[in-house]
Amino acid sequence: MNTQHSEPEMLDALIIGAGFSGLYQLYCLQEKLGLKVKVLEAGDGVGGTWYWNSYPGARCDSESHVYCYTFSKELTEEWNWSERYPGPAEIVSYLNHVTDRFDLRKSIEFDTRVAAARFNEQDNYWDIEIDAGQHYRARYLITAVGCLSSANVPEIDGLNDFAGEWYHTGQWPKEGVQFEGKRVGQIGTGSTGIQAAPVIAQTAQHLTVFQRTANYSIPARNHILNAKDRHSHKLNAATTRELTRNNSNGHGWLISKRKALKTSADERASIYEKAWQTGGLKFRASFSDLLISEEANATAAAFIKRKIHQLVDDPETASTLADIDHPYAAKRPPIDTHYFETYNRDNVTLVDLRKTPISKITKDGMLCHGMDNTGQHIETHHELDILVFATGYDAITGTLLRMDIRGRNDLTLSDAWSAGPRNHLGLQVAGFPNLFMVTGPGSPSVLTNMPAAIEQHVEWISDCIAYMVEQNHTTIESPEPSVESWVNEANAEADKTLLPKVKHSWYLGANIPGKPRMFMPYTGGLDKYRAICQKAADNNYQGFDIS
Ligand code: N01
Repeated sequence: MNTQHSEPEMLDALIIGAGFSGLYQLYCLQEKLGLKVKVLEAGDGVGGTWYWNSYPGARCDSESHVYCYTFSKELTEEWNWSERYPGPAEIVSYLNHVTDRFDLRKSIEFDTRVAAARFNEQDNYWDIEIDAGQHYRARYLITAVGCLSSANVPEIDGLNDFAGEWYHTGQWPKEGVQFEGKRVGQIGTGSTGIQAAPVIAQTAQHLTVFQRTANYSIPARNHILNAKDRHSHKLNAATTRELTRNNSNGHGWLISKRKALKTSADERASIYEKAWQTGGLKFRASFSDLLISEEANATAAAFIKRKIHQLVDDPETASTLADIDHPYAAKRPPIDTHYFETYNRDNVTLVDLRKTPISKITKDGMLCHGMDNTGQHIETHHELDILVFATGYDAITGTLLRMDIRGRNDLTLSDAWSAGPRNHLGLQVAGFPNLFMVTGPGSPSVLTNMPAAIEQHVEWISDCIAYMVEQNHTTIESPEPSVESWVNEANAEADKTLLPKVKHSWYLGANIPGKPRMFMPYTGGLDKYRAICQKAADNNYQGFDIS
């Protein structure tokens, strides 16, 4: 680490990232506790995930009236969402409003990427280095880097030879991309690809979607909110807040207590139909046993597969789309706006990569190889002007590991996590004192409505730092036995569900070659998790070493 620069500025806390997490963390530490705090942000504006993800069709899958902060009644009262599900521009505009309303901008350094952070064991502070070589010192280092911020561009032979334009959805150019008159190829049919394809197809000359794994999707049924909707959201804001803070998923609804397997086939079908018509992630909450029992899950899967066959005109395309190899919602369930119907357009083609895998990218397209139904060898060259990678992220840990973070004895985070991202309560890693992760591995994070999980984490971290200051303590860290115990508890929770059984899932890190496999999000629910964290705090941070 370069240490030749002038004496670094000493801070109480340094926060990495100016998305939902970083902004609220700044507010709590600076405005409420009066600490000296700085946020470093790689982008040139606030927004985090939503700053980078402005791809066509991008839209949040939490409903807008819960995809927001709840800490300020005035903020809730004055902000008006325009649609059921907000898009990136509106979310970024909301976060800009929050930044200015609470006077946070003065403490944020934009265009500033953290390169390295090292714990100084002698004086108990973090030494943080940014790309330009400048240093900061901070007692506490808080990563608020988001769970889906490290774009994954798979290594496919020939990409450098491609003469057209190519983009990853998670690094979408701010000026947008013109698809008119262009032959576009899209790799990936996760939540992102399912949102992007219908919008790209509207203007592209032709869209070819390359599908490796078929996916479920439920209609989002997005709509413009009218004055009555908004009035009702505001009127019920306090109740909604209680609900989002005290249920397992952080959304504005509860998971049904009914079991699919204890419900008659007719009634089950009518419950699924109602949920399909209502749209959104709530479909997943139709029954309590969907993520626990394969048999129960199969009833939801069969319902959605039938819908795919009804929505898609060409039977072969419908079969390829409905040939789904995992239980519903055991991978992150997408919601869409006319995704399956998009394949009825004349300018859209689906390529089944299971039958004809990509062999390479060429100067002007993509070459796929395989066997047809009769066992004949086939080779198809798809001519393309633009290639869109909707290929996901090195999720949850990618951005943390990209920085060179070193704790005690020069231990690197990647060494500490060589067997997977082991941690205590999803908040701390053994050997890394005074480092807190907001919505990192081991916490409910991506299994919930994110702002609810973020508020819980930020408030816990802020209370903890307030306690440290009051008690005149300088270090808090998680010893290995606490880590061991939390890893076991989190694994035991995961094993109660179908989620870890899907081997090719980004929840497990399986989408990134060489990434250690460990089920990353905590599946026990936000309510249970909140109670566990609170109990530790109430018992003078039991399980943590404080000095
Ligand atoms: O990424 P993904 P995503 N060759 O990893 C395919 C959140 N999100 O960006 O399944 C061919 O889910 C890959 O295929 P396979 C949400 O949490 C939220 O879509 O690995 N294909 C898959 O189809 C979500 O879960 C919102 O076989 C390749 C796709 O690319 C998370 O972000 C919106 C490939 C990647 O799917 C990530 O979603 C969007 C290769 N070499 C996203 N490599 C909302 O809030 C990868 N693929 C609404």
